[in-house]
Amino acid sequence: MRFSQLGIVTLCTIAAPLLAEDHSHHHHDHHNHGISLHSDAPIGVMGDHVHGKGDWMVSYRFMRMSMDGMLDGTDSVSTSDLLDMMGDYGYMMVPTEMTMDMHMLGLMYGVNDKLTLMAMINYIDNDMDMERRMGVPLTFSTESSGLGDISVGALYLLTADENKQFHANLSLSLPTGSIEEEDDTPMGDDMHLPYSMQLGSGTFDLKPGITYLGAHNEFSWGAQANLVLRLGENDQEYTLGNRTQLTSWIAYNKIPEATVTARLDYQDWGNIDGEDKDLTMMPAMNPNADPDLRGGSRLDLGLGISSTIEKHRISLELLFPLHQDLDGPQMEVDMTTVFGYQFYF
Ligand SMILES: [Cu+2]
Repeated sequence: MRFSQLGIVTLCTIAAPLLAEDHSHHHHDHHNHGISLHSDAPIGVMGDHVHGKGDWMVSYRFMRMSMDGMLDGTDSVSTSDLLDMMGDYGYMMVPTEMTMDMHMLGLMYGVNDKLTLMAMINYIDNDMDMERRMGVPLTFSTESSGLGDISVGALYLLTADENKQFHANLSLSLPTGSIEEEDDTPMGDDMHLPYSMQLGSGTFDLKPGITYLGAHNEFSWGAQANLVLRLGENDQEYTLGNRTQLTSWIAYNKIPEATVTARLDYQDWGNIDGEDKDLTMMPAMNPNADPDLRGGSRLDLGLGISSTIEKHRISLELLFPLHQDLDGPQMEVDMTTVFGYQFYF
């Protein structure tokens, strides 16, 4: 795992609210159960709150990640430079744009005031535009869609009082998403698609984490650290890189019927170990099929708004990259949009 300076900056951002003294009493919200603290976390944060005994929640999230162009390290590289036979890269084909849509259906249940169980099922829809050095047509697109990796897990409340709370997160991701997606391309029909177009990791993944929540008058805040640890090798003979996520946010809830949030999100992910057995001829031609050009890190600024009416919460969060450093050439993220609906019963 790599820890760049960005990671340290984000760690400090997370540590600052932990060190802040807080003597005020947080107003209790209508869906605050038991002794746990109400959370106003942005919708892009998963597992931000525990539930009281016997309480259920259903959630639907839609996430769109838009990628445009390629980065090598922190530098943009143009399509023509990547395809230039006399240049530094000399690829035959490169991705130009990609859209990843994810529909996530989640269920949470409070077994007691300490233990909350949760499950999440995803449907993924990927679209990638490619450009070739030569041939007719020069540009083409590939598509993949279907069930992603199902995750099941639990949250456990460690400590809580009226203005701060810690809980542990632990999920297991099951390899239900396909890693054998194919599509027709100008090179042939039913071609095996590169890593980022596959729908799952192909491995069981362990996802431990820890969440802190704090509150003071009309402000609340939180921080979460998450890991994704890949267990073993998948049937295509590779293992996706492990992932570290550090995120921290602040929420302001004095506006009638709405809460606004700001968040910093740092993610760092490794390269692929091994190589997809159906892509071994591809890395010299297409950077997107190279297992050594998959790692990187990104710091995002997230701006969100949510509104809670009785037992319904509707939220939107937009995330904009402040910094990206990719083992590239690799696709650059332009923006991430998360919309969510949560229903408590
Ligand atoms: Cu919930």
